[in-house]
Amino acid sequence: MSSPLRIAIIGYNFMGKAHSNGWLQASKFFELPLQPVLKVACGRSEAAVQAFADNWGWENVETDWRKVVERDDIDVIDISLPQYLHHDVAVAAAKNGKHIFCEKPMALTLAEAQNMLVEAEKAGVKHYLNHNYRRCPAIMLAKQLIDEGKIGRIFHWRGTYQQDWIVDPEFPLTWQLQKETAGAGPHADLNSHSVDLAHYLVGDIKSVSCLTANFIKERPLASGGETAFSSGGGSGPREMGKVTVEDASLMMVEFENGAVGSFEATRFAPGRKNHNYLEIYGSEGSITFDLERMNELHYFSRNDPAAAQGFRKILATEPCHPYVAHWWPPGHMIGYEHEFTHAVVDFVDAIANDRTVEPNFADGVKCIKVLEAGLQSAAEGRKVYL
Ligand code: SOE
Repeated sequence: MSSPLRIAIIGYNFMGKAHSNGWLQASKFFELPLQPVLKVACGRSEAAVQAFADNWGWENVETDWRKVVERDDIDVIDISLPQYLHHDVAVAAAKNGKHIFCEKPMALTLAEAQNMLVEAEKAGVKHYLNHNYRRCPAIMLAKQLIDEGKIGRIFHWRGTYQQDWIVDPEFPLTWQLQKETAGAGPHADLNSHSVDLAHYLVGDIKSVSCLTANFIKERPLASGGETAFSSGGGSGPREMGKVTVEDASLMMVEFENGAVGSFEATRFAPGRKNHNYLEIYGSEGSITFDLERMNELHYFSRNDPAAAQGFRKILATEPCHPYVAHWWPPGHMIGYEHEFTHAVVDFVDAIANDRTVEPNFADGVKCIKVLEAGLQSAAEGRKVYL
């Protein structure tokens, strides 16, 4: 039996569940060098965090995150909180020598993100930033094909990330729609994923030109039961408040390697529930990926015989694909939640074997730099160089 790795999770909503599942599944399907122990769950509401802990098997609960980061029976702080809380928790965790597994977007501002990186490095702790789509086997296959030169010199990147959960003007003013808590709208929440994938698959970005739009300026104040994707069912006349983030963002970029790209992020695309779609075009071929068909990678090669050319659909569920051998027999699908398990596997390995894991806070800083430049470009109506 491997030695224990004692985890504390802070936050118990959507990501709290996704992370808990990752921590639980990892050692059941993979051989881990350390055994995650679900030690403490922390949240503001004692009743809610207790119910969460009972359901997922966290040993005990706390309502004050400061106490959690100071506990000496904890090795890892899992930050499953909204981004406005990441900085303070991450810095305190680092100062207390805890490894950090952190949700995206990394922070509200570049300055916060940079400080998180500095403190984590100073403390010598491992830091992981959960841009989970990197750990989709089909995305890793895309990376492998690109690294092998299969699509040649990259000319174009196109990343679209569309959702529709706030199209209804009655959808309440949740924390995701306010600058103080979210930093930005889909430009932060969704483009943070897309920019991370573009960095991973194409390379560094050197300039951005961005425009943002705000379709609904005021919304009913939130009453408490809401989450992303759900209005919580409140009804009746309610007081209104100002939406202080953008509803949509369109960004054009130049990459250092000469490629050009576009990013589109919105929560106003009816029918698009979580449509994370990307296209990459190069001198030798092309790649496309659609999260709604996440086990598939579409690949076109200009080097195939002319009569047989065409996009081929590769099902990335063969045991030769990353992580897949640990799950089900060939052709048996995996899903969204598996990406979190894969992240846990790599994070635990990094701790046990003193390796870095990616994406980490350095990647997060790079990502936020692009996002902030995008907002600056939109505000000033000009191209911004990084
Ligand atoms: C909400 O827009 C959200 O949950 C994001 O915050 C996640 O990162 C994304 O994976 C799905 O949508």
